[in-house]
Amino acid sequence: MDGDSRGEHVGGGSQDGRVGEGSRGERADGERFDWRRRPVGDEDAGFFAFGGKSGCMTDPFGTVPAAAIRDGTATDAYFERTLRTLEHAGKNPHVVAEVTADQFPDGSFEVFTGVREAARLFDGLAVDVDALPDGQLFDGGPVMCIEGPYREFAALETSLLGLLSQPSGFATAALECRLAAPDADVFSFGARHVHPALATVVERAALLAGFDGFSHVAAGEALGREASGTMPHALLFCFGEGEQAAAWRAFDEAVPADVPRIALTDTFWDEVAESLLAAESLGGRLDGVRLDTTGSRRGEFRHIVREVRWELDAHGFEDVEIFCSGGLGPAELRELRDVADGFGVGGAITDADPVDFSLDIVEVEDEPVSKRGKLSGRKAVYRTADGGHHVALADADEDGEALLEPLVRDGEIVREDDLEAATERCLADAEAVGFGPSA
Ligand code: PCP
Repeated sequence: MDGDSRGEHVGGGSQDGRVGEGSRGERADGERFDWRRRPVGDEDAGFFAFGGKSGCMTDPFGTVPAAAIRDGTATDAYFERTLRTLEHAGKNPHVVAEVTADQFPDGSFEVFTGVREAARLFDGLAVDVDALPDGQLFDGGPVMCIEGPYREFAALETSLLGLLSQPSGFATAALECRLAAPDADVFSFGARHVHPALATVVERAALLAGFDGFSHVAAGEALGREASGTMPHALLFCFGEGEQAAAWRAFDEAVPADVPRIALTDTFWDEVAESLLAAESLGGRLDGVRLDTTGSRRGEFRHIVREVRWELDAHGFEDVEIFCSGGLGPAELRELRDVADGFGVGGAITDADPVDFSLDIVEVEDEPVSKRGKLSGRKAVYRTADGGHHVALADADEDGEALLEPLVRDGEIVREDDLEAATERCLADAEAVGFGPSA
């Protein structure tokens, strides 16, 4: 451990970056113990320090800084105490640990992602890590396998599981939406439902699952993609009732030519009336209308959408597309997919349960071990020819495509991040295993 930096740059949150009384590094018994995996690097401190000298672990929006995730202080207290105990006892066994949701397949597939962030946890540590490829579907068995001295990675378990569980839940829910309306344009509108620090995680999960776009601007910058979106109801209110056409025309004049002209047409009047007004106001410049009809006013949303389609067609606006948003999930997308051209989906992604991953040691010094109810021994998982998911001991000779691949070798990340390839893999694997919307 890095004795020189003990008590500095972590915990506390005081303005000078030192750890306050009672924080980690300042023990009642006067002993100092540091379980961090690595000292805070300048690059982390520069990004995430706030309100004090570099390394100060406070954040204006209540998030744990990246430096704490990297150095292992973003952990549960019992890992700190375990590491303290192991160090006291002079133990640091060589172990194999696996990340698993369900031990055996049960016919319920989920999407694996978060792997690129998880890999960064192990950067520079004396461990080897295998994992499923980004976007692979799984149904039981390990999605990741870590081998090395236990103390090398013990403190990372909390962050590791979080980095995998929530994105995998988002991606699984997004895939259900994607496949519920395979021919429609589907956009992620869910960033507003999560802490803004997670916006990129939401939007990336949606893209991974085959979404056509997303709404969050900063996430777009992080992902190297441009955010989509046109106007909220607020724009219409700023112009006022009866001035909708002025609002849509001003939008058309103001925004760049490559932004689709999609008018929000549910604010003041009937959706048919506002949609026809938008079409007449912008003429051939209008690409589409968006109906975000409030649930309490919706009645039969499918009927409203069909009526708008009918009247647009009847008045010569056959090329104007119809987008729908507001509380839509897989069931609604299936209900509307033949009458609407596109959808904005938020809560159906962000409300997803995290995948219930846990990390379990399955070998100690080459001997198989497990807690009751779990399966001992290093395992392999396979995609079988019939689209099944097969779990077996790693040294067994099994048929099928072995899915766990090297991710980290002796602390070096050996896999490239490739979102487009992950999306292709996700959609192809969804077809191979017969993944279908559950709602
Ligand atoms: C849309 C809709 C939902 C937002 C998107 C997220 O916003 O009203 O609240 O979708 P979700 O319901 O699937 O989570 P806008 O129509 O832009 O909302 P606003 O009324 O703020 O203009």
